[in-house]
Amino acid sequence: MTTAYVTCPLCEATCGLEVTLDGATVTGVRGDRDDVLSQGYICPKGASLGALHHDPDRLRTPLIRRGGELVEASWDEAFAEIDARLPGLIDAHGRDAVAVYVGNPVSHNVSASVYLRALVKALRTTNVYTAGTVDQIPKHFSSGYLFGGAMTIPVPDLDRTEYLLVLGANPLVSNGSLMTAGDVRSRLRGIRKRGGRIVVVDPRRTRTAEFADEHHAIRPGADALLLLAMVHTLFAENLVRLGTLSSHVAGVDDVRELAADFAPETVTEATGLPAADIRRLARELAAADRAAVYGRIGTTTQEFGTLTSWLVDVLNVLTGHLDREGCAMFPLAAAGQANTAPGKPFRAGRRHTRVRGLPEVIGEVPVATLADEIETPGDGQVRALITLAGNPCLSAPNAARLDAALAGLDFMVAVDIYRNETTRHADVVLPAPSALERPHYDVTLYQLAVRSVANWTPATLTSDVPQEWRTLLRLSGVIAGQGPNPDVDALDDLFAADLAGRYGVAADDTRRGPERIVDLMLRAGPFDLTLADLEAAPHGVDLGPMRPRIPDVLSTESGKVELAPEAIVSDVPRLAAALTRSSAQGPGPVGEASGGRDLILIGRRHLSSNNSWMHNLEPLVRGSNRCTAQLHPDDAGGLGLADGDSVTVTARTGSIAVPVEITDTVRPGVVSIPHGWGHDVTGVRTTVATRHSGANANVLTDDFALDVPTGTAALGGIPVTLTPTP
Ligand SMILES: Nc1nc2c(c(=O)[nH]1)N[C@H]1C(S)=C(S)[C@@H](COP(=O)(O)OP(=O)(O)OC[C@H]3O[C@@H](n4cnc5c(=O)[nH]c(N)nc54)[C@H](O)[C@@H]3O)O[C@H]1N2
Ligand SMILES: Nc1nc2c(c(=O)[nH]1)N[C@H]1C(S)=C(S)[C@@H](COP(=O)(O)OP(=O)(O)OC[C@H]3O[C@@H](n4cnc5c(=O)[nH]c(N)nc54)[C@H](O)[C@@H]3O)O[C@H]1N2
Ligand code: SF4
Ligand SMILES: [Mo]
Repeated sequence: MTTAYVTCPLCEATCGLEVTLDGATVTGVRGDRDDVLSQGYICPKGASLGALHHDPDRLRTPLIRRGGELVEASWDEAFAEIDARLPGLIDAHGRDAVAVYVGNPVSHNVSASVYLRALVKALRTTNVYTAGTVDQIPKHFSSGYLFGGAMTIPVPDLDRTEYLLVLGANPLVSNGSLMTAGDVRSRLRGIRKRGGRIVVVDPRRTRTAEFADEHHAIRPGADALLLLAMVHTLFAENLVRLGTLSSHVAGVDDVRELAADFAPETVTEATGLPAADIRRLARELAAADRAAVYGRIGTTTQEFGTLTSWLVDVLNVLTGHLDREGCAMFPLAAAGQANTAPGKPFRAGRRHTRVRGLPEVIGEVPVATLADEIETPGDGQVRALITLAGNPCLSAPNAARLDAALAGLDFMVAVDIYRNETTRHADVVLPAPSALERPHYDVTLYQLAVRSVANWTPATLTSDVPQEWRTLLRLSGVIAGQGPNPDVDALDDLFAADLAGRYGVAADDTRRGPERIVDLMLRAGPFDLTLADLEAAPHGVDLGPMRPRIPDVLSTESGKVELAPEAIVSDVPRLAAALTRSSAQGPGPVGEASGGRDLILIGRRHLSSNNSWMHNLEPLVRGSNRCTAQLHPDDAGGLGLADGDSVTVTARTGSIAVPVEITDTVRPGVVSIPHGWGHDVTGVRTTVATRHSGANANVLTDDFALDVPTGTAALGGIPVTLTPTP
């Protein structure tokens, strides 16, 4: 029997776990009580790391398409196939003919996130699509223009705050996002123990809303209006106090002018919130000494994602709640923190997509337009795709269209651990080791942590499956024309030398792969650590709470917080127009009066589910089917539906049938269906998930409903029609 201490790579909370093994068999997974960040917390997903590792459906061998079928093959055969087809396709059609789609688990995987750069560099394609473009891109965009850096994202100082205003986030279920904080529940409880308040704005009364002191069931998509009316109130009532920030902020008067037309009364109908409540929220926020406004995916994957993300921080700034203890602060990571060295001011839209002219943001383009790029002939048409830890056939808007588009590609490679809804379309599938078979360090998420910590996880188990960084380097070499068997170690040496040069430290060449990279990032980092320091600390190293970082952290042209950047405020007229339009187009009166036929679709997450890909684990899908349409009793009654009846939900893009779950936790006029389901397709190898298939909510989301400044999909706020399934 052995015990290993690992950082869980399944979500942003980065919990420390204690894994017990009997030889190579995982016998138990518990929370590590000594972990510096999570102190023993574990959720059902983390507890399933053993089940994930032992899942017989998880791929351990490459697959190649032969005679239309995906069959098992050797690594050499798989790379020979890629070598035979990909470089030739690039020669014939140009570098943009190959697109990449990078999925969410990449952010939790040091091999993949670091070595992805080598792959993209070898491909030289501008077609880099990511899960970020159905997620947090508006926050990168707003932070980039406000503070100068796309990763200069303020997070709430959860452990010291006394007033937390949460919009469009359900951290008790998601365990926190753009806010790395193991054991969110204890941290939120701490706020209340200190006598503080938690206020939640969400169309659903979520677990977090139940836990909070106050919940406001806003209409979907109306957050920017609410926040702008709060800004209006601050100016109208002379409550603006920049405090220590005053010499570091530009554009306050512009914001005052922009908010002038948005008195609380003007937004009450669109938001569904009384003007008196809006004023009170503004006053309370202004009065609190230690406070933070925090918005998450309900505020980014909606029609006004950029404006909402911006206004969250405008409120933090105007009330003096930025960069101060107990407020919204800038984290400082031990490795890879993007904003510790002065960088060029952020700029988006340096290029635009071919078909719809959507902007690049941080080098990524919207997956909402991937199907256009595959289907539309002409120079630069996407003919081949590489997916890396992504399942866009379940996670991208207008998923049925994208699914059909993938079926029409000339060539597709998937690097993935399952043969699922997306990877079934591939010509070659390259597996990756399980989470327990690889080392881990959270380069990405520690940059968003509520406390500076550093924790290195060596691989717990060995594997016949090559490490993902090796696979990505081999793929890069093949693409660069080095043949099917490039010298991966030589490529790694080059990669490390290049990075060492950029960080200005010498690489420790006794190490390789992510070990060498993380070590050099740590040594270049603000805490002067080495990998050896972390290897000696299996429960992690605590580096203290967040500290004020203004002005050093700012990299705008002016060196100040730019409160009213043109790239953002130019979208305000679109918001103003939304105030007066008809219900079917988004924020504004919906549903309630009509007996609940036309409703507005939003999503939801469950503690035992992780986007689309953990449904093949029996312990996580046991029990009642959670892929339901949650409806308010008034709407269900209007349709003559009883709990458990099947309802057909139809949008512009398609329709699905799901069981109804009647609950007064959703706002009348709103229907909530989780994403990531719909496993009942042919050609997959996910025995358990197929039995618990559910339906694909992204058949309903619209690839033309976007946050305009960034092209991020508006996955919430989609008008749908409900009818009892015949
Ligand atoms: N309607 C609606 N749609 C949504 C959302 C929503 O709220 N509502 N949320 C959006 C958000 S926030 C996100 S992040 C996206 C997620 O979108 P995606 O990233 O496209 O989807 P995932 O379900 O995370 O799929 C992860 C894939 O990675 C594979 N995988 C897991 N671990 C590894 C590994 O270690 N290596 C490799 N190579 N592969 C691995 C899995 O098998 C799976 O195929 O979905 C988005 N879609
Ligand atoms: N258990 C579990 N944890 C996860 C994931 C998972 O799938 N399962 N996914 C991970 C990923 S990839 C991410 S990005 C994070 C996301 O982390 P969170 O953002 O905390 O996740 P959600 O639970 O989707 O919370 C979004 C909330 O926004 C609300 N909402 C929808 N539309 C609107 C709106 O217009 N306005 C407002 N104010 N609210 C709205 C929804 O009702 C929902 O409660 O979670 C991560 N953690
Ligand atoms: S909360 Fe997230 S990091 Fe923690 S155990 Fe669960 S999945 Fe893993
Ligand atoms: Mo996400």
